[in-house]
Amino acid sequence: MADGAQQDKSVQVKLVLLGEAAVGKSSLVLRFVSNDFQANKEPTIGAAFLTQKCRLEDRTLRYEIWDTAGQERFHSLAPMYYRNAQAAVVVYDVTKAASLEKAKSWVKELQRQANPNIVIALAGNKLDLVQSSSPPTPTSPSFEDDEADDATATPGETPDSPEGSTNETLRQVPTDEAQAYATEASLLFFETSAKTGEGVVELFTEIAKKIPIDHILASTQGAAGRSGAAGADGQGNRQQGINLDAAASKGKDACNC
Ligand SMILES: Nc1nc2c(ncn2[C@@H]2O[C@H](COP(=O)(O)OP(=O)(O)OP(=O)(O)O)[C@@H](O)[C@H]2O)c(=O)[nH]1
Ligand SMILES: [Mg+2]
Repeated sequence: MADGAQQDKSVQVKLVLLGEAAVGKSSLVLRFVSNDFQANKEPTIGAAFLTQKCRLEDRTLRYEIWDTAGQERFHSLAPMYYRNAQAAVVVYDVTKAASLEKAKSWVKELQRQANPNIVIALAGNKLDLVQSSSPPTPTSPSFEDDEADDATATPGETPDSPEGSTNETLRQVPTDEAQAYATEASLLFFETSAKTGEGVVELFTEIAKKIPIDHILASTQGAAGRSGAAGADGQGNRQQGINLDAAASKGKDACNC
């Protein structure tokens, strides 16, 4: 039953991005969804919703991506976005040690309060800033353009990302340190650059491979009308506050809040 469904339609996977302000969450999503980069991307207000398909060998996933705002004033909204998520990308900036500490606190919060089966990846972004040469922007053969609606608004200040600052001395988070933490906390780990595209496709592909697709299909088919794979936690995690799933089901390609 599940096999047939896998061939016929893509599986929807709710993924949330979390992390300190200006670490590059929206830029990673923009790179993943549109293979694009904006040097002066404005801060996210509230959250943005985008979608992207991801083809694996034997199945297609459709990521429903909630890109949250990192500014502290939006912290309390986060549970609405990670509740029922099957995947999370927790982002830090390799040139800011404090952003890894913030990432760790997001991981703790996810491990305490999110779906117990959630796949969590740690992404150390802005890798280009600590490299002496930037690799070329990769294409994304496994991913299709999909409709996306970015709800970011209100231009804000432009965080630093100086051109030409390719200097290893800018690095504040050694790869080994982040990798060790990720291993200990059972997270996927990638260093990425939304600017060059390095590691971005790999990040989302590895997450896709770890998503328990059969489990999601079983829970969605077995509980029609209930939200996504949320049943995986067996605790009936339901939406509170803004009904994101209702909004998404109305127009999944154009949903925003
Ligand atoms: N050099 C470099 N700059 C980056 C990279 N990713 C993002 N930036 C820049 O960093 C700034 C912040 O990026 P955003 O994507 O808006 O960061 P964010 O995490 O979404 O920020 P909030 O929405 O406020 O939480 C922007 O000026 C980006 O252009 C990267 O990989 N390399
Ligand atoms: Mg953002």
